[in-house]
Amino acid sequence: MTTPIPAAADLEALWMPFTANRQFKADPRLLVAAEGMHYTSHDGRRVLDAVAGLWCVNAGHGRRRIVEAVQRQVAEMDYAPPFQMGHPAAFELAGRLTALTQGKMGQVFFTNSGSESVDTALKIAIAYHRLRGEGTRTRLIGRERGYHGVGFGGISVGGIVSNRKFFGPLLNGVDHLPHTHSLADMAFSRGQPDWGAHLAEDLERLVALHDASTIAAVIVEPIAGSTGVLIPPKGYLERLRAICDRHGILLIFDEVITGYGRTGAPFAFQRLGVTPDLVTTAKGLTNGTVPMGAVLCRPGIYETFMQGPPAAIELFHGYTYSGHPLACAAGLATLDVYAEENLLTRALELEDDFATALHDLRGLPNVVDIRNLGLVGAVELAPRPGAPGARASEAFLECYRRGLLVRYTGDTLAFSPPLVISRAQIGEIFAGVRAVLAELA
Ligand code: PXG
Repeated sequence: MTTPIPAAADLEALWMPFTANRQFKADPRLLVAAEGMHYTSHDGRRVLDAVAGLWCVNAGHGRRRIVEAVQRQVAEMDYAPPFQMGHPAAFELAGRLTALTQGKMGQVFFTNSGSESVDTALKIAIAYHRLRGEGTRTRLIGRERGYHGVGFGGISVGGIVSNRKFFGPLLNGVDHLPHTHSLADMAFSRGQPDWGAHLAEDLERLVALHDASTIAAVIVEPIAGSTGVLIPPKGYLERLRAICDRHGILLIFDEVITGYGRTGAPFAFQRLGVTPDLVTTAKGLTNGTVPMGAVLCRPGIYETFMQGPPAAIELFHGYTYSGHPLACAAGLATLDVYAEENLLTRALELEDDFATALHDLRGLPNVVDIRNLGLVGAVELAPRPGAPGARASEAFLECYRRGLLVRYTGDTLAFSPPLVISRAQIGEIFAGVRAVLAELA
């Protein structure tokens, strides 16, 4: 069955996010239904979802349990104010999330997106130091090629030039670590690259330059997703952690993509064995069903705020929709599905087969690197001379034409399928990509 596309004029009213609007509207790709591992396109085709929507639908699409939980909640109580009031599901979900960390995280602050989680974590970090009598610690350290959403905080600590250059001076008092990617030193590494741990030492250089007494926090993605799936070199995150400890700097892991089972543990910090002070999450928290984000805080951070008169607000921050009842219902049902189907560790079981199928693409024309960890992977293509991004963009369109939804950024194709994927479907994804790359000029 096909669903009609709105007439061309009707496409004009929507300003699409992070989209080539004119190209899209000239040849629209609309999705009209989703079930399990597949979307249905407006022209009635089944499309295999190799990116979990946009790195978020970790349990697959249309999960009845989640859908029904949201339906029940909206009928029972549509909304409850989160300031000076509460509702039971928000407390329950916070407790379920800290339990997933086995006590490594003590409290949860709810937001509505990854961008808001990042802003929240940065603000908590700065306020935390102030409350401890170290109010000069306001500087934030991000990383080149980092993606932390699109708020002014997130683009300031982020390191993707197109996301920054249009928007003025951004936050001041920000500096950046070098990114960890080097084709010459780590191309085709399976899992964590052996090269690159020394790049963490650049944080010592920034401490020497600015002085630790001015630095509040360092924020990095354990795996940089949006910028093309950059896997942390062995030992790199450990060194960042040690340098932060040495200088009293908070370490924030942005796990908006890596959270909720993507790497074979509830959070990547558990898989990688390095515990940050704050963890920003979103996406897989509700299986993408209802917008929601969450910031997880290590024990001691919340306690630092619990001073002053008991009737005084301790943190002047929050959102109208923090802990929205529908989002909490979706989150609780999502965690139930993850637990019942062991999805938060399933990426570990599939990682080897996924990596083998992915790395089998080595040798195809223009493939200059392949990277993977857990159920996330990427194929980097050589850019066409004078037309960076064009090759991956064409590959994306051709994959979609053949019934496969992938993601591209720059000249890198990224894969992060729902964790419910079968081994046969892993084969299907990479057979499709192989066919496309084999023919791509
Ligand atoms: N941090 C990280 C690490 C992310 O990956 C955000 C923050 C922002 O989340 P929100 O919910 O505000 O979008 C993200 C989002 C891509 C892509 O193509 C990635 C994201 C969003 C859209 C596209 O790689 N990640």
